[in-house]
Amino acid sequence: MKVGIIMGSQSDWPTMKAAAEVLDALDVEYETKIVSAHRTPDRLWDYGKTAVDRGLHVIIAGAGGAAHLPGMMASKTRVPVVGVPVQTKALSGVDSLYSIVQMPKGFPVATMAIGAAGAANAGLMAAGILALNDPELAQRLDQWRADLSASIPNEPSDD
Ligand code: RP5
Repeated sequence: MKVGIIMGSQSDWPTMKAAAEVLDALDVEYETKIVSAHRTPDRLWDYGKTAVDRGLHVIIAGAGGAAHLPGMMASKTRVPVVGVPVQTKALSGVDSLYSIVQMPKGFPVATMAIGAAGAANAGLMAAGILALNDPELAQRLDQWRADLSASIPNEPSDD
């Protein structure tokens, strides 16, 4: 398995599912796990510690509120981490975004937009990284992008 989709809580899954759906559409295998920086720190540590040896190439990490999961994962493994700020009720996900995006120099997280669009883009980012060494996936991703472009009408309509 080259892609891991991890999230801080079951409540993040409706958002993170958008990453899984994109990977399904591109025929990319992935695993999904609940790994919480605060509630299951040992699970986070183990996941990060074994990520390279297990052959992970990209980790998509989504969390909301005090969203420390992506950053802590980036501190534990050199596998690229793509962070997804989950939209929160209290602060609309700006809290999640700020928690994920302001990493100190040395431990980057590629931070996506807040919510499902960000999760879908995280899936596309992961696919793009894998496609660098997988010509068949590259072809599928090119086709996916061309299909999306072709679906955009030239002019607006009232329908
Ligand atoms: C974070 O706290 C999770 O990523 C989630 O977005 C948020 C709330 O979690 P629950 O209280 O819904 O489990 O750790």
